Amino acid sequence: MTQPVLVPILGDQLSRNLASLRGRTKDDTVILMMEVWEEATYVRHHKQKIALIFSAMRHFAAELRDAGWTVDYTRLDDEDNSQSFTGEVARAVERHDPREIHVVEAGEWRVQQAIEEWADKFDCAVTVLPDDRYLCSIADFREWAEHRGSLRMETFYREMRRRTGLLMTGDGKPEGGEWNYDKENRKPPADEMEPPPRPTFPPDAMTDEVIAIVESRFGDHFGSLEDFGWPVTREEAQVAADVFFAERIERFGPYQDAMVTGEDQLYHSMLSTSINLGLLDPMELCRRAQQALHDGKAPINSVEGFIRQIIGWREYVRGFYWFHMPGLQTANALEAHRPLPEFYWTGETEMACMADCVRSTRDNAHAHHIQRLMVLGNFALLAGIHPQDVQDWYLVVYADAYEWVELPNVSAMILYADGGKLATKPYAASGNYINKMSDYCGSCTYSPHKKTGEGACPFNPLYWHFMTRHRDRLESNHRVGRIYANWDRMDEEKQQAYLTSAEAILETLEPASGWARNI
Ligand code: FAD
Ligand code: DLZ
Ligand code: SF4
Repeated sequence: MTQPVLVPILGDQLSRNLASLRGRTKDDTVILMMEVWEEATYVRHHKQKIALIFSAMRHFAAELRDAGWTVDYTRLDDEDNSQSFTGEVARAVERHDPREIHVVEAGEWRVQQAIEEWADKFDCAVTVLPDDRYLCSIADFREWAEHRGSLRMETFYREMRRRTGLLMTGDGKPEGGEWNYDKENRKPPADEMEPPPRPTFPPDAMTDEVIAIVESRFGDHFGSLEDFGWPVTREEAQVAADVFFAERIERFGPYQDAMVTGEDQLYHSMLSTSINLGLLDPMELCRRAQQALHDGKAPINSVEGFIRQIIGWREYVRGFYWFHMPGLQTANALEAHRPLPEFYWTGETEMACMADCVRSTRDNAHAHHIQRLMVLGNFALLAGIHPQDVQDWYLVVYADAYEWVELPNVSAMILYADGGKLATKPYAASGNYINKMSDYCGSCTYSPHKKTGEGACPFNPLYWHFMTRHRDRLESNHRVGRIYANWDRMDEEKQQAYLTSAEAILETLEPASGWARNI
């Protein structure tokens, strides 16, 4: 091939309709895929996350080759691997002497910075294409956001409903009469719940090979590879989606916020890894959800809830990320400085809720939304853990974690580190909330009903410690302010008991050492 177009495809761009592939001809294109140490270790990712990405990349490369494309693939252990994206593109430029490079913009700011230097570094034209697998472009979000005082997901979401036509009647009204059925997404766990098992996909020879590499090269990273069962191809991801639409979507809505010990998926879709890798198309999934409503197979609160997560939250956090980067990475509005406690890695804590969420995270590289938000995230918020430590943890431990989606959820949603640009108030909650929405407290050493002193649920005193610590900032917030009237009604002794209990808990927190980044 003389002077082809070089098309680098990154690990989360595994879509056949990728903008850089559309319209290209096979005899004029060299696709470049790169397993590189720099990506695999910029944080010490969960072992399942690395295995998933490498396996999905290798399967995707094989599929492309079968379809007649030329794929130049660098494996991690290749002798001359320079171990960085830019280094590998440089070597590919030498090998293929391309007339142009066509690349889709990166998901992460860090990688995009590197891509933007390619035009100066290489002796050929570099075209960076927008990633149109998202439904709202970075430019469109910016335009929407720039003209607003406050950015609210709900406003953005309604705009996206109108724009996509999902769940809209012919005369521009929301189907069912309401835009948002969030209030019907909050059923506590019920005795008769019997969630079907999650479909898993046993590793084939290609995945086994990758698992062996991960065990030997990243053996000391967090997490277990024992139960690896993620879909690694589009075909498998489609099966996972079929099972969700056949078996779980009906109850997805009502039990979206429920938590049950040992039940790691409940009625959640478990599709985030496949969507984020590019194996599944978000709009296609939303259309299927809409069809389930129209076929009478799922109620509106389930279907609207699912569609809201995808065209609402998912698109919103992505736009929010690019709008606020790079500042979002270092934001720390609540001036939280405590190091992450060791039990986020070991799961060794008497708090039954935290232990179960860390266990699921370690075993599955997954925890569902409310576990990430109201247990793991809530504790980090109340205890005042440094945002950088919390960001690193979330980026490491989840198989679906990429900075564009992890960072807004962590920094802005759970930690309020952005000072309220994303959330109207901090998602702070006492043990009461966890007790209501889960069965955790029944098997816990602590009691959610005990407020202070020995045996009290740590979330109770920590809640008031947090609220009083940030009174100056939060009291004027109309969604939080009235809570201070409850505090002011308590006698001084009770107030002191809360604060002393909280201080005692904070003092026992053992700081984690060196799990997230190579030092
Ligand atoms: P479901 O509950 O079935 O939801 C359907 C889909 O909606 C998900 O697959 C996902 O694509 C999307 N979605 C739902 N909530 C969100 C959200 N808040 N932001 C973006 N997309 C959403 N999701 C990630 O994909 N990667 C992350 O790194 C990530 N980090 C998170 C960190 C915190 C602190 C919190 C609170 C949430 C985070 N989420 C993240 C969002 C959410 O928890 C996961 O998408 C979800 O748990 C994945 O499981 P599921 O596919 O079964 O989701
Ligand atoms: C997460 C990840 C890892 C662990 N390794 C690679 C890799 O070796 N090669 C690759 O192309 N992508 C990898 N990724 C995913 C990238 O970090 C992801 O594509 C970024 O979001 C790019 O912005
Ligand atoms: Fe968690 Fe408190 Fe309930 Fe224990 S009592 S499970 S720490 S909320």
